[in-house]
Amino acid sequence: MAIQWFPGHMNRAKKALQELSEEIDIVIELLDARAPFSSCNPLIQNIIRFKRKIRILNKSDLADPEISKVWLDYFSQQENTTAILGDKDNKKQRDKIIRLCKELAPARGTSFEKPLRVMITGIPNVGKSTLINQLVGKKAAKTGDVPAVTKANQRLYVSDTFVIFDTPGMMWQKIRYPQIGYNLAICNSIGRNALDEELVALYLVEFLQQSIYRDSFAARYKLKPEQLELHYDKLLDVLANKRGCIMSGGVIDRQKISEIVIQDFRDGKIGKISLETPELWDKWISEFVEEEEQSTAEEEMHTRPEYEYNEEEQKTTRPNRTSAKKK
Ligand SMILES: Nc1nc2c(ncn2[C@@H]2O[C@H](COP(=O)(O)OP(=O)(O)OP(=O)(O)O)[C@@H](O)[C@H]2O)c(=O)[nH]1
Ligand SMILES: [Mg+2]
Repeated sequence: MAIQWFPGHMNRAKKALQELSEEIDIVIELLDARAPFSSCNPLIQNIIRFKRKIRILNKSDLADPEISKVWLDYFSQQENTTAILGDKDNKKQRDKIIRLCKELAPARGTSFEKPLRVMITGIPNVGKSTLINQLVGKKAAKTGDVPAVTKANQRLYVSDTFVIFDTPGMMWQKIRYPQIGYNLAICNSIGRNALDEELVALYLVEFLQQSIYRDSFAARYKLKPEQLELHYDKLLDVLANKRGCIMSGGVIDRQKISEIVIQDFRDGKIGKISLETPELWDKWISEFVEEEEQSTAEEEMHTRPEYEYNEEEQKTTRPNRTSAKKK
């Protein structure tokens, strides 16, 4: 299943983001610490390519701290980028980010005429408005735990000479790797109308079974070792029984158990979990490229005219374009 979600307002938001970026000194891009690669929107990267950036791996309170360190290292090596962790409950975060912005644009924010202009951007529901409220010191931007709460750019003030812009969460039209769609769905950055919770839960269950988090997964649902070895499809039924997700007539309510497992993950009840590492991505990308090459080769076999399979016939009936051109 390929997950795609690009509601109409995001097209307008993209244009507005493009215009706004031209008058911006610093971009703060929020990534989800549980899935930093998946939450790195290529459309945003195109817009902010030449800007000074602070990349915040947000919701780090929910991610695996060891893997977050690896990602910090990964992003710190990118051009024009300072990478830090973000956590809405970290009391020191506000001062740290304001200090960083001032350091990165020392010539700005010195007077009314030269305000420091910072734009906050990122995928839906990653915590942009929450961070803005923290930076301006009051609840000025609307927040909520569903994607696409903010629908238009909003200008707010940290001080008279420090302007900050909240922007709508942005997705992109075509998600190339299926893992990105699933990871963003698990982290609640995709609208409910664009996904099938059961498929997302199956992906998550399989991931947890095979990951370094299998013990905390087993502990959360009191799974016996042999249950942990079941095929993920069967395991979802086991989880449903354990959580009493049974409809009348004894039918298993797979929708309900899917929603429970996904919500447990989002609430951090299965543990501090990172869904991806740079190493995993290397593996996924090479598998994807291999599959793509194979299916292109198969497609070509189907569409190639028959005479091309016949080497002998090919020699006699195929026009020699090079020599024809020379004449
Ligand atoms: N655990 C955790 N939750 C966070 C953090 N930051 C934000 N949230 C929660 O994430 C949800 C989304 O926050 P918002 O600030 O509305 O996200 P947004 O990026 O502005 O979302 P859109 O406007 O829809 O694009 C809210 O329920 C926040 O409380 C964080 O650091 N840790
Ligand atoms: Mg918002």
